[in-house]
Amino acid sequence: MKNIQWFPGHMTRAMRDMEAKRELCDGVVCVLDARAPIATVNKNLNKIFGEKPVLYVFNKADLSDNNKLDGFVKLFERQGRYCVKCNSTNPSSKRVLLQKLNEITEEKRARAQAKGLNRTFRFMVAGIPNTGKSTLVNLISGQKRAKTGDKAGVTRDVRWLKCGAFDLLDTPGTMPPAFDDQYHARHLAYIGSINDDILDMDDIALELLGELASLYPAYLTERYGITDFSEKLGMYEALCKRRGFILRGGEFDYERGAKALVDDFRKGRVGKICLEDPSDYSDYTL
Ligand SMILES: Nc1nc2c(ncn2[C@@H]2O[C@H](COP(=O)(O)OP(=O)(O)OP(=O)(O)O)[C@@H](O)[C@H]2O)c(=O)[nH]1
Ligand SMILES: [Mg+2]
Repeated sequence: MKNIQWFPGHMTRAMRDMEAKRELCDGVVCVLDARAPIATVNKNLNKIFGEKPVLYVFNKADLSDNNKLDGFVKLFERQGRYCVKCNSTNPSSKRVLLQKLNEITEEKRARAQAKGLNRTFRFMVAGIPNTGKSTLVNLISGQKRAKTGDKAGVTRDVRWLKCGAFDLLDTPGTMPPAFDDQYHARHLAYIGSINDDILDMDDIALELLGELASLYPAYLTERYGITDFSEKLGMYEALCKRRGFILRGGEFDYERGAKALVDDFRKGRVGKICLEDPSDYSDYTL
């Protein structure tokens, strides 16, 4: 399949702006997608984060496989990182997020209070496109002030938003300039972190089907009646058949099939899925 590559110009500008704001920040909130925790780590951002404390938010936890996710939380915590599982569309996540931000700034706050100061703390909210950064900022602020949307590249400029005791810098999603490997790049395509316009959706759907068949075959049986997992094209055709995606000449409508599968996956209709397994990453360093 065609190599995935996406690094639009606004990301270079965003990274420059983020770097310029770093020294104003007390820490960073790095928003990951809980369905692809490793693919959504952008190590290229480490340079921008510098030595600031980083809270890794496993966002969209409501769509992920909790067992695997717990494994990733442990893996990251073993490396001394702050971590939290979160569903930014659910108001109950606000409390856990605030708790973590308070924990990270506790010492600084105590020092400020000892001097009689009551200062605001600032965090940069960063990550790959479409992981839910703006939704998280809105959740903490209690108002829908940042624009959100279910596609990659909605936020175009860095912007400070007052969120109670914190000021949060919402930032545009940023990609590494090149992907180390296409396996993780595909995960970003499945979850909608890469602009769909540059993707070959047939390819993406076929690869996703292959991964789901090896990770969660029962989900494919349940939703699409797929029982033979021996080859991807056969599964694709079974899906089209089940959903009635047949063209007038009797051929399969692959385009509709691809769209339906990817859409179902993104909306959590296939099941709660984590594409990566913590046991494969025991040597992984952040
Ligand atoms: N199910 C679920 N959906 C979420 C969650 N957080 C965000 N979303 C949805 O994910 C989509 C992307 O959210 P945004 O907040 O726009 O993402 P972003 O990271 O700001 O995206 P960019 O600005 O493009 O980088 C929206 O449709 C949100 O409603 C979550 O925790 N769970
Ligand atoms: Mg945004």
